[in-house]
Amino acid sequence: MKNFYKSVMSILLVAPIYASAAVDLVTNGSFEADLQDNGSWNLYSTLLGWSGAPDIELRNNVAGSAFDGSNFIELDTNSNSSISQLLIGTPGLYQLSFWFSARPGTASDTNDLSFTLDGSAPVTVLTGVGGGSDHNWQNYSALFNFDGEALLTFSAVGRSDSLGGSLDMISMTSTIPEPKTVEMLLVGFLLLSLTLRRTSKAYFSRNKL
Ligand SMILES: [Ca+2]
Ligand SMILES: [Ca+2]
Ligand SMILES: [Ca+2]
Repeated sequence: MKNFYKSVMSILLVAPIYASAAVDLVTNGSFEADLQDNGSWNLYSTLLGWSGAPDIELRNNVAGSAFDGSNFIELDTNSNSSISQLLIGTPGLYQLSFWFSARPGTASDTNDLSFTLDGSAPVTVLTGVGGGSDHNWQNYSALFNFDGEALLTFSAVGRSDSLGGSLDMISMTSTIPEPKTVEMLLVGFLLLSLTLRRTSKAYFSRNKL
């Protein structure tokens, strides 16, 4: 019976590690919350969680398809514009990640995108990249120390001509345990479950329950 309680206690100690893994601070990071009909696009001043300055071009299967789901955005709407979201959450180390591509069939001076987080120096992606026959989605990711509140802003910074880079699946997630640690935890959990099953079986048969 002592082993039985020992096993239960060990599982309870492991459980909170799983519960606290991977919180995403970004609302509507894949732009799927606002309905956009297949094969259509529109300009919006806001999308769920985001505000445009002045607007955001939401597209569904127009000039390329989404990296994730059906929708993605372009920030050179009629001219270069920006999108922002205020991130609020528990301070800590977070990973910012997003997917971007040059717009298909465009020149190399028109797609540049930049982002800033909490007033950081702007980081530019797609510098001088022209578009191919379809999207060529690439990932950007970096770790940031988050102090509990930060403004995340993306801007079109290439030639302002209504054609610009595509953006999808933006996330800001709390760092999760290393895969090796997860593997070890899973093996530990499995062994504890087996012990628990064996111990409780023995307990029940011993007490004829
Ligand atoms: Ca999407
Ligand atoms: Ca546009
Ligand atoms: Ca442009």
